[in-house]
Formats: sequence, structure tokens, C-alpha cells
Amino acid sequence: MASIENGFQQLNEKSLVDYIKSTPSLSSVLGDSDNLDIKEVGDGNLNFVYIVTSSSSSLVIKQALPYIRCIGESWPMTKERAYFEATTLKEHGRLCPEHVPEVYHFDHPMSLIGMRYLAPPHIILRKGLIAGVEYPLLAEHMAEYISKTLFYTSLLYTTTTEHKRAVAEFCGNVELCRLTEQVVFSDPYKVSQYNRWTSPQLDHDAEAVREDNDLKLEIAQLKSMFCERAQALIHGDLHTGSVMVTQDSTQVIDPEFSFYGPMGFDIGAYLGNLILAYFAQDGHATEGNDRKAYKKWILKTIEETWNFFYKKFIALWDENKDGSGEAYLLQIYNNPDVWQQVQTKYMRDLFHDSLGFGAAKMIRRIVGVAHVEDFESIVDAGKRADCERKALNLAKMLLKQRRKFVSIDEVISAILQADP
Ligand code: ADP
Ligand code: SR1
Ligand code: MG
Repeated sequence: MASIENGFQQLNEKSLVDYIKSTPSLSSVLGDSDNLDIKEVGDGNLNFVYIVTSSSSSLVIKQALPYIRCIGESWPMTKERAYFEATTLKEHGRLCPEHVPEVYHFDHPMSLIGMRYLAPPHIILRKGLIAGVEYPLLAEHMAEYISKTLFYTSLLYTTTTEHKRAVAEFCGNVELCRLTEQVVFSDPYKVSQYNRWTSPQLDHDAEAVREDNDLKLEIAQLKSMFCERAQALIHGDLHTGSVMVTQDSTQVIDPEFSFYGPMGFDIGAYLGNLILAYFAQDGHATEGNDRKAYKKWILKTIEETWNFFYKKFIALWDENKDGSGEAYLLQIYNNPDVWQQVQTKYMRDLFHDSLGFGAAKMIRRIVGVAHVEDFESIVDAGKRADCERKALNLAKMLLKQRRKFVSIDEVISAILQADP
């Protein structure tokens, strides 16, 4: 058994049994904890995840170790990330319980979370997108999650006193933010030992990213916004691997990168990953299924997600305009014209931020350290590179020209143009 240091012990499928038996908040969920079945299933980049099943129930245990799992012990990473993940699961769960799994237990010294097991047919959305499965409620559900979590944690709803308290608390998640600063906003734009790409096919494309001065100016602005703009409690890693789905359920997991940051970072991460899924489809096409209809569905989902989000966010803002939010005081903006102008400008800026961050998240997944299964599962390197290049070129254009876009329809047209 591993040694216990400062109350921390790395658990495994065996030692977890005793841990659960001696933890009432877990054993009570499981009922009979005499014959537990425990399997480690973590396929994410950072942590260990166990599914625990008893004769009558089940739950998930997630433990953070003091390094990044997909790299190894050579890249140390604070296990305090589990605290921020648990805190945000609870806070986002309070604001949007229908789309966040319940937390049963958090053990701070052990960096360990016990939460609801999202049982099959729940699967990771990214895997569903690779398999070509349509989810009719996905756009509505994700818009609901994004609008509620962002609106209610922003100054449109909270007082500056509460906002500043929460911002200060989440400043503690500095190491995870620093990781994002490095792998999203810095490494892809310079030579780094961690960068990789489909080589030799994309060698020139990767070099072009490192030599594009316009791109460097834009990424600097986005990095500055990521570091400096404490707009709302964002998930911080809202890619399609952080969403689990069935035909009628959508659940957001894994907010260990959460902090008070720019709203567009979450919206962009999600939409950018849907765009990556779109460009990967040609690599998954077979004789029997050219994926054309599925590509249309992804585009419709991108469009609906933004449009639903827009409506829901504005509705929350209108409903709460005379509440305690301190950003736009009713005494100043209580005139229908100025109110509408304020909202239009806010949403336009947010749209542009989302396009910029979404593009940055696409670029890092093609020439940075952590790639996505959408492309990685395309075995033929030539085919994969063709898909990746189209996505990369669109992302570079979006990043540089995002302010020219006025509607999501124009973004869809640009995607179609990049995929002749
Ligand atoms: P990491 O922090 O390492 O990225 P994730 O939170 O993404 O870890 O979880 C890794 C995997 O574990 C997910 O891809 C999913 O398959 C599984 N998983 C995580 N949480 C749950 C849950 N609550 N219910 C079912 N499976 C889960
Ligand atoms: C080493 S970078 C690992 C990545 O995985 C997480 O999901 C985050 O996206 C992070 O950037
Ligand atoms: Mg993850």
C-alpha cells in the first residue's frame, strides 16, 4: 500500500474498498458494501476515475495525483485541483442541477471526489460524435447549462462583494490556469518540447503558426483576457470530452480548470470542439456512410447552441434586471433603447470572444501537446492531416477576423467554405 503523506494516499482498486467502507457518505449510497466491484476507467488526461458498483447501487470516485497522468510524473501538477473541481461541481450543480452530476463526498487531503455514476447509455459526447450519433436535445441542454452557470456567477447577477470573494477563492487554482496559459496560448506559437502534429504532412502548417505575426498579436489579446478578465465562474475545460450524453440526458463533468475567467472561453471551447468534430467526419466516412448528413447535424447543433444560449442568457438578464447584480444598475439603464443597446453590445463582444477562444482551442488540439480522439482515431495519416489542415486554416482565419462576424450563420458559412 502507498504511504500516507499529509493525509494523502494514492488509492487503487483494492485499497478503495476499505476507504469506502469507512466513509458513511459513500457506503450509504452503495447500500451493501460487502461485494464491491471496482474498475479504473480514467481515459481523461489528468486523473484516476473508478466506477464502484454494489449489489444495489453505484458511484464514481475520482482522485487527483500530484502530476499530469497523460504525461507522467515528469510534469508535476497540484492535486489541489480536486478541491476546485468539487467546489465547482457543487456550485454549477446548484445553479443547473439537471446537467451536473451530484457530488456525494469530497475528501480534501485525499484529493478525492465521490459523485453520481452516469451509467450507460451515457457516453462521452466526443465518442458519440466520432460514432456519428445524433443527440436531439444536446443544443438546448448545453445552452441551458452554459447560460445558467455563466449568468448567475457574473456581475449581471451577483454583488461586487460576493463576486470579489469568489474571484479571490478561485485565484487559488493558479496552477491549472497556468497550464492552460502554456498549452493553449503559448506553446503552439513557439518551439516547445511538448508540441506535436501529424508529421511530415503538417510540418509547414505548424511552422506557419509559429511565424504568423498577426496570429501572435491576436493570441496575445486572448491570453491577456484569459488571465485578467474575471467575468464568471467558468468550467475552464469545456470540450466534448467533458460532456456525457444519452438521447435525453446531458451531463457536464470535470471542471477542475474552473476559475473566474472570460465567459467566451467556455462557449468557445465547446463550439470549437464541435467544429473539430465536424472536420474529423471525412476521416470517419465509410462506403456505406459518407457522413454528409451527420456533418449537417453538427452544423445545426453549433447554430442552435449559440442561438438558444443567446435567448436564454438574455431572458435571465431581463428577469433579473432589478436584482442585486451591480454591473448595469437599473437607475442608469432603465430606458428600453439603452437597455437593448447594452445587451446587444454585451452579446456581440461575447460572440467575438467565443470565436477567438474557440479558434485558439482548435489550434492547440492540432499543433499542441494534447490532441483529440476525433482526429487521432483516423488511422490514415494523410487523411487525418487533410482534415486537420482544414480545421487549422479555419481556426486561423476565425482568430484573426473574428470581429467581422455578426451572426452564427456567418460562422457556419465560413465552415462550409473551408470544406469545399
Ligand atoms: P480527467 O480529469 O482525467 O480528464 P474526466 O473527469 O474527464 O477525467 O474522467 C475521465 C473518464 O472517466 C471520462 O471520460 C468518463 O469516461 C469517466 N467518468 C468520469 N466521471 C464520470 C461519471 N460521473 N460517471 C461515469 N463516468 C465518468
Ligand atoms: C498537458 S495538457 C492536458 C489537457 O487536458 C485537459 O483536458 C486540458 O484541456 C489540458 O489542457
Ligand atoms: Mg477531462
